[in-house]
This record gives sequence, C-alpha cells and structure tokens, in this order.
Amino acid sequence: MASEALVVVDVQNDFCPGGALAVERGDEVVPLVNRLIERFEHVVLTQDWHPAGHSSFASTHPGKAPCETVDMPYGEQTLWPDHCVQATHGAAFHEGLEWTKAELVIRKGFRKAIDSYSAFFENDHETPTGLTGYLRERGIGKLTFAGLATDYCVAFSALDARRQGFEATVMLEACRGIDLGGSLAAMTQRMREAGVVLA
Ligand code: VGL
Ligand code: ZN
Repeated sequence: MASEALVVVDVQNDFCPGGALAVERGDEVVPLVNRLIERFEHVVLTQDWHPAGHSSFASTHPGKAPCETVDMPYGEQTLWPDHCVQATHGAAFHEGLEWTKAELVIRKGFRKAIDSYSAFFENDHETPTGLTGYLRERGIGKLTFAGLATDYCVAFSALDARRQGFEATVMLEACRGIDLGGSLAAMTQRMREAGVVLA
C-alpha cells in the first residue's frame, strides 16, 4: 500500500498576523498543524520564497496596487504586497511551527517572472517543482494538506495533487483563507469537484 505524507503549506511569518500578506487568524493553524506533524510519519513543508522585485508584487508594476491583476504570458496574475522575500524574517516559518521532523522543504516562487501557488507546479501549470517525482520515488500516494492560504496555495496544491494522481485530503480546520472576491467558496467548490476530501 502506498504510504502517506502531510504537506504543510506556507506557515510563514508573512502570512500570519503582523506579516506583509497576513491571512486573518493565520497563526491559529500552528498548534493544529503541530498536532498533525506528530501524527504523520512523513512530513513535507512548502515555503513561499520570492526574490526582491518579484513579478507577483504590486510594487514591481508602476501604478498597480495589491489585489489588482496583470496579464502575464501564462495568464492573469493577482498582485500582492511584497511578501516572503528570500532570507527575510517574513519568509521564515512561524516560530511556533515544529518543523524539525520535516523531511523536505519545497521552495516555490523563486523565479522572478512567474508566481507559484501550488507545491507541484508554478502558475503556468507546466513548470514542475519536483515534488511529484520525489513523492513517487518514495512510494507516497496519499497526501494530507494543511496551512495557508486555503484558497490559494493549499487549494492549488491539492488540485494539482489530484491531477498528478495522488489521493488528497485538506484539513480545513488547520487552514485559513485570504478570500479575495469570493475565492474561498470558488476554490472549495473546485476542490470538491476534483475529488479532494475536505475534512
Ligand atoms: C500565497 C499569495 C501569494 C499563499 C502565496 O501561500 O497562499 N498567496 N503567495
Ligand atoms: Zn507568494
């Protein structure tokens, strides 16, 4: 039988209260995620990891504000405040996160010209992060997701997991959402339709 892994998505300072792209009550997931980390044999973390001047930052596009969109070669891209800049405090994991046990940290969003919500593919839905190969080689077929944000990085990761043939469960109580323009309801529906188990 294929083994399982927990994927902890972007539990970083910038997505917690006080951070640059704070998800409301984002820090509340920390104790819940820690409990999940204890329960799982294999744990993978993702870390949003942008170079300064990243193309997903509104500040990179003169006249644009956060939450507006721009057309990128790979499609429409939502713009964000500068966040999770490589090696800054904002990009570090929340200090309460008990990440010692994690066997892999997947960094994403490090290419200046392309954003990456999913743990599997960048936002062109083509450029792989390498996670599929890693999990397959290790015989891991079943994934459980928790972290931030429900309607962006968690949802796109869970959808891509299904597309790549993994079983996927999202622990909703150990996630918090951004909910931009109804994104939480829309992404919840898309996950359900894709066969993601919402627990
Ligand atoms: C995320 C927006 C931009 C996330 C990352 O972790 O959900 N959202 N970068
Ligand atoms: Zn980001």
